[in-house]
Amino acid sequence: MKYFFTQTALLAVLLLTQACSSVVRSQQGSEQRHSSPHVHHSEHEVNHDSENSTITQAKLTAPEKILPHQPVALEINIQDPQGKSVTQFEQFQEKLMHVIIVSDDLKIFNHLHPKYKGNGRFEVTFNFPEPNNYTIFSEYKPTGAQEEQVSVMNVRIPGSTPVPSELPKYSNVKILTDTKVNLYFSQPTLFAGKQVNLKFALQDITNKNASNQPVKDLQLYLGEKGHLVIIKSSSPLTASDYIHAHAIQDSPEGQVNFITKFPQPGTYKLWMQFNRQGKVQTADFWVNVE
Ligand SMILES: [Cu+2]
Repeated sequence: MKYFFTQTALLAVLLLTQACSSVVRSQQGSEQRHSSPHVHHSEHEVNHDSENSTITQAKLTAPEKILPHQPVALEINIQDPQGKSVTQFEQFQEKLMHVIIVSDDLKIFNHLHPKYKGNGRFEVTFNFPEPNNYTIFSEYKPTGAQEEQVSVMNVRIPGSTPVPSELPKYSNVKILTDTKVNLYFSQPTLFAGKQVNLKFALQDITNKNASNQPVKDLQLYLGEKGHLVIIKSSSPLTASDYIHAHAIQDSPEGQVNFITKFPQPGTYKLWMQFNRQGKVQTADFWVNVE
């Protein structure tokens, strides 16, 4: 029995070593492989930020072959247009960088906070759950920049497993384990370019005696009552498809309210994250914008 454990431990160490070496290998070769999408992206940023003096790009270093269901180290390097690392960042919403990883059909959503390693390099570990095409949105604020920057990176997890794309299912109610989340809009139809209030009313469904009462144990998540990411369904996904809405400070108990604007007509997916007793939960909704 003791022998078995020693073997297992040794195997684990070997696997770890292999994983590390494959990351290092791909770092050397990554420059070229990822150069074309990033050149494209920086052109996009030039147009987008013409009034803003800060133009940055994100370069992704990832293992050449990524398998689903395995933790993989991703490195995001923030650079200026000349390829020089941007090294100073300001926190916003309590972090130096917020990363949103979605599958391109918007079925899979993750919100992560990479560790800053210095010299423009951020690191995060992620477990891609299935073969699919993924888009990584990284949001960060270089010191001195007027606003947060959004950079887009792509990762493809090859695999033959047929993965049905998610089709929009429109519903204003989401039932989670202990919370029912109801979404209300300030107007019956959403129009592109028009400011809208989004109200998420959270009801407690754990307590059978006081069922559907407003949730009273909301805690702050990233310094706010809730966090909302909105992405427009597009192919390919670009930085302009990503909307980070801002929570309204004084909303009634059990409610998380946001004010935002949908830039274009289309189909959008919303992920509202909130914190109940230290457990972050995500309620997702599809909405249609005229
Ligand atoms: Cu974040």
